[in-house]
Amino acid sequence: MIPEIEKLLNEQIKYESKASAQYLSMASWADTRGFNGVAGFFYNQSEEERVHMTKLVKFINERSGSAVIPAIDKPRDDFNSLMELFETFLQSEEYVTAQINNVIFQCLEHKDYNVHNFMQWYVAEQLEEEAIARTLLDKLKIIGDDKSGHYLFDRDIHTFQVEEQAK
Ligand code: OFO
Repeated sequence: MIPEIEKLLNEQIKYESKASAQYLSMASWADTRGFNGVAGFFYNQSEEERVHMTKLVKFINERSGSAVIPAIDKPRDDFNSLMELFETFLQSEEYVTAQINNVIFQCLEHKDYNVHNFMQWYVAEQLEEEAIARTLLDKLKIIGDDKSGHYLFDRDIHTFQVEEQAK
């Protein structure tokens, strides 16, 4: 494996791991405030990020590289509102997308078409996750401070989860 690319993929392991920890923290925040639908959504997102991380670990090791499991700082848990929670979600996804784009760019620079191909799966995932984050944030902007709106948002996100899992 090209050392520069291996280094970038190892950094990507860290970003996926950080996202997983951040979403677990957000799930816990929602869980302790009665937003069970939102909690379920972020528990699930956290699991997904863990899968993304593990996929990278296996890919690096299978190609005679060495995956490094990183230390992770304590994730943020001081949210003031559902809006802030989902703003953090979108920012996190945008950040990860930027890092993935950088890996793709470097793959092309180094003519590493194998890793470039592997990373396309991540590009598609990011597109989907960013779209979900934006849609949910838009809904929260419409709702504003309305408490019954928050209740319905939580209920709807639970229904959305159940439908997604049934697919
Ligand atoms: Fe790993 O998919 Fe988003 O961040």
